[in-house]
Amino acid sequence: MQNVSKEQMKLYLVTDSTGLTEALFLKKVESALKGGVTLLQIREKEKSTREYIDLATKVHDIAQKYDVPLIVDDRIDVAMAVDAEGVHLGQSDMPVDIARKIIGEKKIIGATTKTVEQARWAYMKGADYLGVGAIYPTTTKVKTVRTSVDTLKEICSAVPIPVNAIGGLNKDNIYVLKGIPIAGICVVSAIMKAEDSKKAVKELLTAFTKLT
Ligand code: TZP
Ligand code: MG
Repeated sequence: MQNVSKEQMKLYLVTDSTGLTEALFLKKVESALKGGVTLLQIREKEKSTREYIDLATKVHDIAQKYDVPLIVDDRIDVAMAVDAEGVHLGQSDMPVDIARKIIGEKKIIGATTKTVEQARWAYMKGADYLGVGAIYPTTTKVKTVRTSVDTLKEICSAVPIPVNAIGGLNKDNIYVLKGIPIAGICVVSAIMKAEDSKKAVKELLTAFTKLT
């Protein structure tokens, strides 16, 4: 079972609507999709369930135009409500195996892991991909600790599923990931805070190509 390909993991945009009007937020997301983002996650920490579903529906409609899967952060109920392509689970969220039973075999389940043990566990329980970080300090609101590039490398060797790096990554600093067999990178600010999201995506894709 492979619900997400390595190619689809290449440039994973995790959204953040903080400080943006809905119209500007949706415009930025669409412009990033136009630029070539390969996977999209809606991540909202402050919204009510109703607001989360409403925004996720709009983002899903846009993502479908570009044939890019939509993953919902944390909330399996919201993912199911909008028939998103998957859900992303942190270490305090629903365990991967329980989520798998609820959401079914065909949906994408991603898991945040910071150690080789957590990575092996998530893979064994049925995760389709892993997010590992924070590689650099981040300005995005998140409870996280840093993960070393060495740990990222060990995780890549420990599991057969795609592994993405996350945390403070931008076009000028991802060179530290050179030679590590990650499937891709996840970014929030490098795209959401860019004046021109489409251009930012293109630059990230170019920088990523130089890593292999
Ligand atoms: N998990 C670890 S770091 C992070 C998440 C959700 C935020 C990454 O955001 P940015 O802006 O790309 O540093
Ligand atoms: Mg989460």
